[in-house]
Amino acid sequence: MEILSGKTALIFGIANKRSIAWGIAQAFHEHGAQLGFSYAGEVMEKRVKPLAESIGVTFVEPCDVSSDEEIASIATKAKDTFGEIDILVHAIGFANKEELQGEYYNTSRDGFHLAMDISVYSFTALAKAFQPILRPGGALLTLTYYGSEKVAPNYNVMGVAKAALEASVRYLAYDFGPSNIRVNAISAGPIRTLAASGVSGFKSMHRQFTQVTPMKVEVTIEDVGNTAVYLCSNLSAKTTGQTTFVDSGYNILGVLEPADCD
Ligand code: NAD
Ligand code: 0WE
Repeated sequence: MEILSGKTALIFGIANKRSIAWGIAQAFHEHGAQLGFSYAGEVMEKRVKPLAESIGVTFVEPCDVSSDEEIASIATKAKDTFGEIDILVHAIGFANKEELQGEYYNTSRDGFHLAMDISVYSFTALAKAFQPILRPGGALLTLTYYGSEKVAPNYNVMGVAKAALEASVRYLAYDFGPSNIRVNAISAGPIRTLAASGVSGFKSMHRQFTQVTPMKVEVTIEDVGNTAVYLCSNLSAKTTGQTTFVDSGYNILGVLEPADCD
């Protein structure tokens, strides 16, 4: 069933075919949504354009979310192209690599600001920029990680940023509630994307996750895409301000099985 037919969605954060944003784009496409993509910089343009073409998406525009001008510009282009939109997906996060290792207390002031600007403020800035063209019944969605709630070694400033992002989801849900626009987050388990491959020790973390998680299976971008369809469709009409876990149940664990128990 095409549960997103008649809806227009803008997706921010596709880097390549492994991106969570691409899993969401494919699921939205399968469910009948009309789509538009943004990309950050010329390197990404070369990767995003062919992916867009493969599913017939023609709205592909630049947007580095650290720039107020680029955010304003893509909002204007979206208005000119679509008039109004129903869905905005934010699948963007960034911190300097050196902040994602060692002690959290070594986070620099500039590194803290950068992570908060790109990973947190950008969602609020996009919500403000698109507010005039968001149709009632619509939805905003962002991506988070369990390192916001509990310590994930080396996630560091990104964990602090994700905590702030999840709080932003609640405040935005409150602001947009009267307009019948919902705001939610998906907390995904570890997935081998471009952002994750830049992290030392990610591979063994990913392996350990699959071994201990209740379902004993890894999380895919298709899994996240399907939950995104639900959270952005009328099926979740009264759900807002929430963080939904797509993590094979990892977050319910209090004590992990000993490593040698199998
Ligand atoms: P990815 O590298 O495919 O996507 C990250 C995206 O952020 C890229 O498209 C990149 O271009 C974009 N980006 C970075 N700086 C930007 C800027 N200044 N302006 C605009 N775009 C910018 O990796 P991903 O894992 O798909 O990440 C998507 C989201 O999912 C992130 O918020 C990430 O924190 C979150 N997440 C990832 C995992 C995981 O294990 N991969 C788990 C939970 C949550
Ligand atoms: O949110 C993320 C990715 C965050 C991320 C990753 C990078 C790597 C390359 C943000 N910025 C950068 N900057 C770079 O230069 N995840 C949930 C995936 C992830 O990242 C980790 C993880 C997990 C899981 C970092 C440390 C520990 C665990």
